[in-house]
Formats: sequence, C-alpha cells, structure tokens
Amino acid sequence: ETTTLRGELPGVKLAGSTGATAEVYTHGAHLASWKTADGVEQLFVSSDVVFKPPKAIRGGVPICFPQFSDFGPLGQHGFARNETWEVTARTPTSVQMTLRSTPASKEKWPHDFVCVYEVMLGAGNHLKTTMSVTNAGIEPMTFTTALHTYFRCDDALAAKVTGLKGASYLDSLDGRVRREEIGEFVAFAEEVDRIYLSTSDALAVEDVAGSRSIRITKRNLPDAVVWNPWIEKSKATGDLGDDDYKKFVCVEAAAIETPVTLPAGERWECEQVLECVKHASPVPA
Ligand code: TA6
Repeated sequence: ETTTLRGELPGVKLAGSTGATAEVYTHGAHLASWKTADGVEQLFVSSDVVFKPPKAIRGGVPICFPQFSDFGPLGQHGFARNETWEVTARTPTSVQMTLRSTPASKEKWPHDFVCVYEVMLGAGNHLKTTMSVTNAGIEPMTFTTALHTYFRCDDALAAKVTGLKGASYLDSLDGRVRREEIGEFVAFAEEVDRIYLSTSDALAVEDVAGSRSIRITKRNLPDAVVWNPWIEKSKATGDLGDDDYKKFVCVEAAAIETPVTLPAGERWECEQVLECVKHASPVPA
C-alpha cells in the first residue's frame, strides 16, 4: 500500500487529475511535498533534512499533537510527528492516516485517542487536509495542536503574511508578552515567532519574488503561529541549512490559547485548505 519515498521511508504519493502531486509519509503522517499542476513545489523541506525516525522531518507539515511547543508537560510539539501512522484509506488523490494511543503513548499522555488525518488533492490548485481527534477513553482530555506548515518561498525576506491585521499575538521571543498586530502584513527582516490569537480563518502567504500566493483557509483552528528562524537559529538548528531561513516562512493553523477539551466519547475536527494563486510577473523596469 505504501511506496518508498525519500530517506527510504514509506509513504504514499498522490497524483491529481490535473498533474498536481503530494507525498505523505507514514512517519508523522507528514506531508512533505505538494507540487501544483505546473510542477512547482509549494512546501519547503530543509536542505539538511534528516529522515531518521523518530526525529520529525524538518519541513512540509509536521503535526503538533497533543501539545503545541511547550504548552504542557510533554516534549516540544507533542509526539504525533515522531510516531508511525497507519494508512487507513486511500484513493489516487487522497490518503487517510490514523494514529491511535498505545501503552507507550499512554505513559507519556494518559489518554485513549484516535487521531485521523486526511490529505486530499483537490481540483485546481487546492490541497485540503482534515484532522479529527476522538476521545476513546472515559475521562475528558485536553490538547493543543498545530499544522506546522513550512511554506516554500523564492525569497522569504520579501514574503508577506496577510490576514492578521488587528489580531493580538503572544511574542514567543519576548516572554510571550501580548501585543497587537498593527501592520497590514507580517514581513521578515529578523527572527519572528508569534502566536496570533483567534485570527481570521482566511490568511495568505505572498511569495512576492515567486509571483504567487498561497491562500490558507482554516476551520476550527482559531490561532495562527508565524515563524521564521532567521540567521542564528538556522545555523544553530542541526537539520536546517544555514541559509534556509531565506527559503520559507511557517504559518501554522493552530488551537493553542484555548486548549481543546474533549469529553469522553466525543470527536473534534479541523480543516485546512491551501490554494496556490499565481500573480502576473512584475513588469521589468
Ligand atoms: O512554531 C514555532 C516553533 O514553536 C518555534 O518556536 C520553533 O522553535 C519551531 O516551532 C520549530 O520547532 P522544532 O521543535 O520543530 O524545532
């Protein structure tokens, strides 16, 4: 059911009718490539990526679950991105992968859960992902989560993230102090690591140098993290190339400030749709 992808890791390659493709690894249910019909890669993967489970793949869309960052007692970003998921359904254009609690996961996080993630290549230049979490236990459970998407940019230093004007954010580089976004867009001229709270569900990454935008439409993921590691953190991060900060920005649809509390037996769902929109190239001066 799976094929061997990069790093000799198993996964599934999706092919849309228009020529779009995507690669999803069973390691982390990690979407690590999405090419639109024109063959252009839309997601960033590190030039120093290490394909060695349980290490998470650097790039694509790591799933942070059941904890975002250090918002709780678990390791950074929880454990879903480090686990092997099971392929539970597949068509040429979609794959569903499932992660269930195990005795080992319950030592870290004492809950019975079923997490189902689905990636679908849509018509046009769309890619849709859905995730559901079911509380299969008898006690309520609480989690935070993020789809930690690395958007490939021709030039991240010229990129803009729109849709956040007026939103409050927690600045993770300044003790998570709360501030308000006054700019029309977020640009990148230094390290940025912010948790925008209860944002619009319509955001976009404008890759100005690449003459294209990715529109992000999220549902039931109220928050949005914006991250670029900049120079020092790129150098200090073993599986990021020194210059990689110029090649991506992360915009992460998330539920962080208000953790999700799920009563026994209930299911929670979220969705993220990405759409690539091309712009006319600027007329050379
Ligand atoms: O989402 C932003 C963030 O939490 C940053 O603080 C940054 O360190 C990044 O994620 C990467 O985390 P990772 O555990 O993948 O190195």
